[in-house]
Amino acid sequence: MARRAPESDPAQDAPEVGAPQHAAAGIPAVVQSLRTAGAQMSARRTLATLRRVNQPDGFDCPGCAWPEPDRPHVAEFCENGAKAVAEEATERRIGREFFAAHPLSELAGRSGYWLGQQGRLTEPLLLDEGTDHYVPISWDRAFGIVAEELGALGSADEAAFYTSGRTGNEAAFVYQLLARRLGTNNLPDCSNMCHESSGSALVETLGVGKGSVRLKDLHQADLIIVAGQNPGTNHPRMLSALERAKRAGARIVSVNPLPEAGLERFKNPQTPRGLVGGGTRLNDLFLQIRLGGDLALFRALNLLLLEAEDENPGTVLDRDFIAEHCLGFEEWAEDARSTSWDAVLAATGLPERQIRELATLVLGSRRVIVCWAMGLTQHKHSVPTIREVVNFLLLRGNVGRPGAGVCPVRGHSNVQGDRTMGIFERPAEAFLDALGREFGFEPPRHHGYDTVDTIRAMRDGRVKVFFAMGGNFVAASPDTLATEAAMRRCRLTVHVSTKLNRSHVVTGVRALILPTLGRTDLDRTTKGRQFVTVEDSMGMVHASRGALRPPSAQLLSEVAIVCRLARRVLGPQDEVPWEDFAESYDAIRDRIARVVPGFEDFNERVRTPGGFALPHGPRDSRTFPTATGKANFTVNALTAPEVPPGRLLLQTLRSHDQYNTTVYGLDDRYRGIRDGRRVVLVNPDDARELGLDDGAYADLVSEWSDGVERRAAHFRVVHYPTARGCAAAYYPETNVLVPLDSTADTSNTPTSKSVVVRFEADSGQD
Ligand SMILES: Nc1nc2c(c(=O)[nH]1)N[C@H]1C(S)=C(S)[C@@H](COP(=O)(O)OP(=O)(O)OC[C@H]3O[C@@H](n4cnc5c(=O)[nH]c(N)nc54)[C@H](O)[C@@H]3O)O[C@H]1N2
Ligand SMILES: Nc1nc2c(c(=O)[nH]1)N[C@H]1C(S)=C(S)[C@@H](COP(=O)(O)OP(=O)(O)OC[C@H]3O[C@@H](n4cnc5c(=O)[nH]c(N)nc54)[C@H](O)[C@@H]3O)O[C@H]1N2
Ligand SMILES: [Mo]
Repeated sequence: MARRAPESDPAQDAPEVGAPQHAAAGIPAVVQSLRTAGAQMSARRTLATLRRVNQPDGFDCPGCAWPEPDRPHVAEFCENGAKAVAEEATERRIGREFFAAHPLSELAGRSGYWLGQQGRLTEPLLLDEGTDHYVPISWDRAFGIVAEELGALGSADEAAFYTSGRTGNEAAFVYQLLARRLGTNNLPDCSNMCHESSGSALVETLGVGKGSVRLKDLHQADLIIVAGQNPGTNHPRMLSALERAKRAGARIVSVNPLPEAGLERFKNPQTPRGLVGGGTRLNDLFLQIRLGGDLALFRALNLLLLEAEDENPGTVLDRDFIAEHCLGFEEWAEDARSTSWDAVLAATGLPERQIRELATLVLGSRRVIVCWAMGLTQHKHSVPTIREVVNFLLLRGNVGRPGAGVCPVRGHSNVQGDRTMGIFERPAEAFLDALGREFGFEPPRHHGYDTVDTIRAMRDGRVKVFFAMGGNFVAASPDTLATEAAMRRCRLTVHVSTKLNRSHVVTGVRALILPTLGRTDLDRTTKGRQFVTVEDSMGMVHASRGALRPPSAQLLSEVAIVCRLARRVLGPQDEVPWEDFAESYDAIRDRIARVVPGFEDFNERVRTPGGFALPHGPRDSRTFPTATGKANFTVNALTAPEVPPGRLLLQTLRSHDQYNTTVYGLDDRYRGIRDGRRVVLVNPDDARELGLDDGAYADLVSEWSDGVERRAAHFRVVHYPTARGCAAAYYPETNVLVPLDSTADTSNTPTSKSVVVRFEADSGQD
């Protein structure tokens, strides 16, 4: 049976449940920000640090990828940004005494929460073959071990180089260069589990795998549809943008199985109105959709638009735009007309009247934006779902003009930039051509492994060295037990990290932890103070400068780690000036400027306050760099998850007190949950049918065609107003339930928002 160390300690995990809230932020958020920071550092350090978040001369918040406004507020951060900052800027440290006192066998039984709370890592560590303790080693020896293990491989493709989206552009660029000079495109990243479905759908339909709106477009929109996203928790600063749009007259519609507080009402802590008043009501319409019902919803909306055009020809569709810029409309329309309302209503669980109400809002809005996040990307049919969203926007020419467009809201603060820098297992030929030209070599052309394929390859012994630039691969990946077993088969696992996490205690035969500087830390080399750059969710590139004294003199920046490792692995004859790169990030940026389109004069332009915008053909000039040279309508068969009787569909999502696998605390304030994370939210009617009382404990068992039993034990049932047939529980506790082979078509993203589960009698705590 599935048994593993929990993310939170069972002894502490005693959830208390109150009523969900109906407004986000306000004074409690301010109090919470200061309290979290205060638990990790002195008042002086708190103030000095928080003052610099998201300011032009400060550092980019290591939280989410939401952009900064042109004129940031003096406190341009949110409660959850403050938690992310405090987590990194903490004054707690762990060094050799800690690892001497705690053998691996003990650490492997600790919760992820406990591991993260111990403090910042201070020196490189080795866990050698057959030993039970991490011991300090020199950087030289650490790089020597990586070189030795890479050298022993039959081919470079037996190594995989993972990236989590916090890594800055400069480190990402040299990191992918190292992998490709070794000869592999095995560059899996967190994006494979995140917005890969968005990228796949947008590249095919619009030609650019990124959002097409800027912050000012949100402010100008008439209608903003927020589907499958919980900004109150995960992108709190987005609420300020929604509030501004709303005050300018926009309508906001949320599409979600859960009534998320942040989308109901926002009390902006930066305004008196928000602090003492009732705040601003945000959504005009809430469609409580079933999990995975969005494809059906957008098909239905599109059908209604076609019918409205039939009734009043020439008034609904943007015929000129479609004729000039799009392909595939006729074929698409023919299929769209066959949409069955029965199928739509079954898939969405919505009353037809509500869908018609939304269609009326759409018809009354000239400028429409659709925002989305993991609720749309982590299903089997995510790519067709997002393609259908694109169809919806194309119909009325809502791409490439002010106040309109696609807005996939990215997760990690630089996940979009990392991809721009070439962190991708399936790089474009043009990128490889430019890279090869710049550095005088022939990069590997065959595609590499993404995250799921890396796990399969480790499991099957085809990948033997796993290197991670940040992140927490073991806890973030699906099918925890399978992933852990795969990691353990490696010869060597290496983690560049700021703090201890689960992935450091589930190791290969040998393991290294390489401690690094974070966003908040001062980064100084012999060439002076360095800064890094990041790209936000809307394609703005800007500088990020840390200022805190690093937790230990031994830490190296991510850039320095990659460059010193590269020299060691590739040898003294390698022509890339790795030493120059390690000392001067300008030298790296000069190369990026020559390899990556849009980064011309990078060093100059990034020094202007606020940075610069990357070009985006569809947004800037309605040019669509797709295979056809046009924006493509696509035919997407109406599908929805099938759930056998007596089962529920489970989504795995974030609480208000976590950053992905980093657990800050045990509360989920807006949802009324306190002091515990092992909860499962179930609609009261479903619960009654299944005989699940509120407060009862049960095991969740997922059902998948391979017959393997995947169980997450001991979850408290919470009766909660989620859509019928749909349950919700937190990630990463429930990753054990997500089958490795259950992935989205085309993007291969794990289906973390559609897991078929049954409930069984509680088998006790993990
Ligand atoms: N504080 C904080 N900030 C974060 C993160 C964090 O963990 N903590 N994580 C960062 C990262 S990497 C990412 S990717 C983003 C994630 O940001 P989100 O995508 O907002 O994160 P989730 O908690 O996964 O929430 C998914 C939302 O989609 C809804 N949903 C689920 N399935 C469906 C569906 O089928 N249809 C519809 N319409 N809705 C659905 C859920 O009810 C929930 O409201 O946030 C980033 N920012
Ligand atoms: N079931 C389920 N699984 C999911 C998801 C879900 O919704 N449901 N969401 C998926 C998504 S959207 C994502 S993006 C992934 C996230 O996957 P990852 O990016 O791999 O995971 P994180 O938890 O963000 O990684 C946190 C770790 O990064 C390290 N770290 C923090 N800051 C730095 C830094 O500056 N440098 C370095 N080198 N290390 C640092 C710390 O050790 C910390 O423990 O998880 C995915 N997994
Ligand atoms: Mo993400």
